Amino acid sequence: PPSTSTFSSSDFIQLALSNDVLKFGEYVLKSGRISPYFFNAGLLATGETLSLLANGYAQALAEQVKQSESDELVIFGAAYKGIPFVAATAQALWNNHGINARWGYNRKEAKDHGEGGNLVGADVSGKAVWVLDDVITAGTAMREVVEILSAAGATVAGIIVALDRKERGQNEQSAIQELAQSLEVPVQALVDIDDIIDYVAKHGEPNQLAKMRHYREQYGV
Ligand code: OMP
Repeated sequence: PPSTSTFSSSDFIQLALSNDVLKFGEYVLKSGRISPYFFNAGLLATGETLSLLANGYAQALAEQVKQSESDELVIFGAAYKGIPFVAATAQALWNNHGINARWGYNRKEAKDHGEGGNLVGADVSGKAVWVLDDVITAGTAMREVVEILSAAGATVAGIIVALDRKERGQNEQSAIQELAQSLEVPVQALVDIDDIIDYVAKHGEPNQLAKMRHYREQYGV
């Protein structure tokens, strides 16, 4: 099998394209913006794609841990798409970096029997937690995760997303810049729209490249 243990953004983009995770066309986004491309992380549904993604998250986290004083790492994935990603990342952290992270996630419906509650896995109360997410556009989805964690008594240590679309959030800054500033935490992306534009410039059609650049000018930061 091909090695997926080192993450490279161009390998990831290529694999995303061949699995229809990354598509070009016309898509209405959650924010209402009409985009010439869409990244559907739900289609990272093979062993190969999940491994590469998890290795990417793990690599980014391992670098962050090295820079911090703390040897404790708690990672969190939001329901539903974030759940397999956080589980796979915990495994990649252990297998590739020897880092024994605690990992947890939320459920969308609170359980009223058994152990109850809506959080599963690592106890996040009083902890600074790293959040993993798929895509950030205007930042709405991420703000919801931050609220879930804060209701559970946790703070955010940092955020890693697979794709940063580098679009304006609520103001003139990008959603990622706003989050980094308001939470005062590092926010990192495995790939961003500029990586995709570079890829299209090298391998794609001129028409597609023009649409991507136009969109970037319209909404980008
Ligand atoms: P914001 O909440 O605006 O940051 O949008 C992020 C969410 O939009 C993601 O969690 C996805 O549910 C969805 N999304 C994608 O999955 N891929 C994209 O390329 C764009 C979006 C989007 O709707 O902006």
